[in-house]
Amino acid sequence: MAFDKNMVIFFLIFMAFCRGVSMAAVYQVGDSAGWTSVGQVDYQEWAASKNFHVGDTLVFNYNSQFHNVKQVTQQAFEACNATSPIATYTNGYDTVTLEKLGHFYFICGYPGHCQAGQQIDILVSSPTSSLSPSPSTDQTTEPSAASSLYFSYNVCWTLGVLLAFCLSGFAY
Ligand SMILES: *[C@@H]1O[C@H](CO)[C@@H](O)[C@H](O)[C@H]1NC(C)=O
Ligand SMILES: [Cu+2]
Repeated sequence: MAFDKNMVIFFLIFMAFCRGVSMAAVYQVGDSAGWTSVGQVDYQEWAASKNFHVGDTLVFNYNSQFHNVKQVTQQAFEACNATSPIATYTNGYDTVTLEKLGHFYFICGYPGHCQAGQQIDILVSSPTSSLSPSPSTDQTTEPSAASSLYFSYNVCWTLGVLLAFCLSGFAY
């Protein structure tokens, strides 16, 4: 098939569109359990089951009498040291937008909570890398914001490819 200029333009527009669709993800940390030190939530496991991208939002839902959220450096994260955080959130329903690639470290600043497991390492990766892991690993998780967005991203692309082939069919 000849390389059609219109098709290239079409794909670029669709790429931007699909990217926009995939960027709206909002994740409540710990899902229904929220941000807690007593619910036996494995936050590393929770984080590992998601694909975080730039523009996604985290929601920390917790009782502000007993918990808070401190964004910290990697060193402070590993030491559970909340004395000089990058940012502090105390509302009980805090939204944090992941504005760049890389790690975001959060711990609870209340004594003993981080040590008890109330800590999370969020790795924000680039959108293209989300397409490389096999879909089967994603679909083993319960339907959540992550898998539904992954789904819509794929549907978006499938539609784009189908439309492109239809259009090229008309052109020749
Ligand atoms: C925690 O971090 C602060 C500032 O980075 C440092 O001064 C302090 O010694 C640390 N505390 C512990 C227990 O490591
Ligand atoms: Cu806490």
